[in-house]
Amino acid sequence: MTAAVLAIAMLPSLSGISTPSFPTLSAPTLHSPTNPAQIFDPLKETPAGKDLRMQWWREARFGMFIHWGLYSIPAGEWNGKNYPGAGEWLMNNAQIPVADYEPLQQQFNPVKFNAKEWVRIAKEAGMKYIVITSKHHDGFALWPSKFGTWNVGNSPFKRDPLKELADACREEGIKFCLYHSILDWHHPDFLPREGWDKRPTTGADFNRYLTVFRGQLDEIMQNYDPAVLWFDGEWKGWSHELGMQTYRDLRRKKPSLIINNRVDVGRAGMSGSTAEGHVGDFGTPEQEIPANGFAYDWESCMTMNGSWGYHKNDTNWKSARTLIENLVDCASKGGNYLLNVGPTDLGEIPTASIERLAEVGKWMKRNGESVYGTVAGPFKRPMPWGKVTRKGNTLFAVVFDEKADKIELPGLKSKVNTANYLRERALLITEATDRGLTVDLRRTGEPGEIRVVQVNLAEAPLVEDVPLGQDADGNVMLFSGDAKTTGNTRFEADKKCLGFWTDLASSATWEFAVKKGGSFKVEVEYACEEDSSGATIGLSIAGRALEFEAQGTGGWSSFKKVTLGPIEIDSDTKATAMVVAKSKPKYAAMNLRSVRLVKSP
Ligand code: H79
Repeated sequence: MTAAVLAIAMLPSLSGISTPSFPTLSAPTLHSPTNPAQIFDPLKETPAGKDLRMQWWREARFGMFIHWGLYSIPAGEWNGKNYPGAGEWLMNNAQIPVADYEPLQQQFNPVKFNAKEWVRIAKEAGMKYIVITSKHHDGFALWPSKFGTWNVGNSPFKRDPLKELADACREEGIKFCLYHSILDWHHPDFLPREGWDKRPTTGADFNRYLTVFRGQLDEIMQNYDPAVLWFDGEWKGWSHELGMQTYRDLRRKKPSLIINNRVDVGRAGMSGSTAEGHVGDFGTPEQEIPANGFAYDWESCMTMNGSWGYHKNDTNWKSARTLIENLVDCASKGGNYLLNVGPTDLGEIPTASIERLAEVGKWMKRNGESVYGTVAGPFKRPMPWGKVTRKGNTLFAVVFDEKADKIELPGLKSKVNTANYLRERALLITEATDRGLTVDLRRTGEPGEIRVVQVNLAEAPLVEDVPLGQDADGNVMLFSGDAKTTGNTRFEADKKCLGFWTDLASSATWEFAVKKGGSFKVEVEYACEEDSSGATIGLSIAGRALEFEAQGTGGWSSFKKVTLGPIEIDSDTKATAMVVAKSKPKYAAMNLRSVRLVKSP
């Protein structure tokens, strides 16, 4: 019996529970009732059962987050004042009294909303699921709810956007999922209140809020049958007990349902990891990609500019390249990427988002094989040229560095069959060295091109922890991701550098081996903003001291190289390199990407 079949056989039937109002359940685990007295307990799911339930989600790797609601109308401005930050937090950030916020409901009329168009945009981008806000913190329900009047049914917009989107998703084979806020700034019974909310709390009853909360959850489950429920706002008024109960109730109604970890209170801040003993099917890092992934399922949610809800003054858009790199970064660590769009008050996804998604889609159409259905790559440490995902005995090396003509898979000791560019026949030359596997890329990329190399192993990947050392040309790459650090500085995966160099206690250290000694030039790659320039950077490499002044490079992600030295290093040396900042600039000394020792012939 295979693991999957075993899981089906072991899951008890649902027939003992009275939930007659719910549609037939789609999970393959629910047929043939055997023991009616047995109650399905989602908290006792077998690992194989969970694998089965999570399968589509793990394979998908890429989803669209949609933040849409009344906040899309003011779009980050209130009474003529701009509120930077997240547009969907405007009610809180501008401290808008409920009575002043409520009239937005009568302005909600997104006549341009076209569910099919939204789904087309997501699908063309290569996304496999959509998570839309049924209710954000302002409490406004984006469906015609029978609980109260604070919902789209009582706006001039006489349609049901969730229904239209759910139907469009089903037609296109995209999984439809819902984000739902536990926290509620509008409902008179939600407690505790925010400091700026001056409504008297007399008579407020949190249990009455819970009844509405549960009732609305039942409604959205019944009406839209979401594949994922994505809770948020669990840091106020919520408890572990309520989280467990909600998780169990929802999974009993729909055993195949996937629920994020914010249904419970075990989330460790924005890193999104889950504390032991708490429920939730996946971790939810927000606006960050974990340095090393997690041992459990996770999904990083991120914005394309700085706001989730539409913000008319936020034009700080990430490039399509960054979005692709983020997606691949998540996949290379075994996680999903949930990328946000914030449609306008008229119901349109901003053009800037559409353009970027189209570019991501173009890349995914060619290279999606390196993302969908992959698991984390076998390499523990970040590599300077890109990321690696894995499917069985195949590795996909995604080369972010378009200038690289050679890549090194550090410590890879498995036997290699062949290597080739994805979808190309020509074989690439590989070389097994004591430091790992080198792949000769034969050609550099077109400007901006992200190439994918497929490395076909003869066996499962075996990676050893090899010390840093010289490549075939005798050069040494001391990449920031490999450094041991002290002080405040830490590796930022998105920028591939040591950032937050804000104190004099910060340092980076590498140990490396030099077999063939000689003269080396020292190339430091770093970025620095103009108004934070001027830090004196000290280097000590194999006992030789060097120094330079970090100048503005045009921004914190605009990397430039400075060449120092040369220095002499003897053959057969075990050397140490260390970088420190000797003076404290305005914000931070620099973003340090790498120190490279280039051997003179
Ligand atoms: O919906 C989007 C944002 O509006 C929402 N989550 C994404 C998906 C969001 N809610 N809050 N925040 C973003 C920032 C809030 C952070 C804090 Fe906390 C809440 C700081 C303290 C309480 C949660 C608990 C995060 C850190 C500790």
